Amino acid sequence: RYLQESMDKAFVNKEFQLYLQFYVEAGSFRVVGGEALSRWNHPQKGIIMPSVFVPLMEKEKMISRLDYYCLERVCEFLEHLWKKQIDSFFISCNFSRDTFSSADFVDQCKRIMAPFDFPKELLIFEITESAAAKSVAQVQENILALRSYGVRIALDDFGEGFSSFYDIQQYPIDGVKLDKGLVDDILSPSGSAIVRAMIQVGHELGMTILAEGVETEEQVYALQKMNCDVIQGFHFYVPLPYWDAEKRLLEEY
Ligand code: G
Ligand code: G
Ligand code: MN
Ligand code: NA
Repeated sequence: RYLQESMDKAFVNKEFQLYLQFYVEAGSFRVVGGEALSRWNHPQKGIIMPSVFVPLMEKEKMISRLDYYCLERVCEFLEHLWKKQIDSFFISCNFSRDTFSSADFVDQCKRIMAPFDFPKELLIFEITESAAAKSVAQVQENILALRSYGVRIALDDFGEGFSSFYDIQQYPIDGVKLDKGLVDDILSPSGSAIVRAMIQVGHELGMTILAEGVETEEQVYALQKMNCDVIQGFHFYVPLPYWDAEKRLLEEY
């Protein structure tokens, strides 16, 4: 309750902060992009994680405000990098199902992105499939409109909960992020067979495959052998505050 009341104030006081977790190319370990993850820097409670406040915001119908806020911060950051000649680093941004399935989603995104100068394909929108997969037609329409505007779309948490191969057929997406749960099992015979097959299917459909939650060297080798494209996980990078991420990027490039 206390948190709910302070959420509105949090936007006004700019208490939400963006962190960035780098992605590496599976073959070369080169940093190629990253995921924007929000943190709430609460004046009394300190850093609050999205696993706490995102579900609350979804319940209170405030999540779209956060999603759009993050999108704007990500655009600022991409423009900033673009001006410093860092011109191939991409960033993915999370959107809740509520936000992504709304009828004015594409217009809102275009309005937010319009003032910023960077190649649109450096922006990836991450969407998840949920239990109540309502508004499928609206989501399909939004995906098509966004892709023709230039941004790319990835299916997040693939292989967890309610997502399935059917979603890949249903939505015209550019890539999938294999859920940490799949990566956790990747060294077992069945786990490796499943992930290998998923990567193969994804590639045949022309998609980029990212593995999430990679924590060990053994997992990295297994994923390399399966031709996974991109790796995200604590083995390489934890989420960094954006100023820290920027510093490291300027050193790398
Ligand atoms: O940051 P963490 O490492 O705890 O992220 C937990 C979850 O919170 C992730 O699944 C991510 O998708 C979600 N998340 C983080 N930031 C945002 C955001 O701005 N909007 C939405 N909808 N989800 C977010
Ligand atoms: O949006 P999504 O659920 O994919 O967000 C990624 C989440 O996974 C974030 O909470 C991020 O902090 C977390 N994460 C990223 N890499 C790792 C990892 O290697 N191990 C664990 N346990 N969590 C990770
Ligand atoms: Mn994500
Ligand atoms: Na995920």
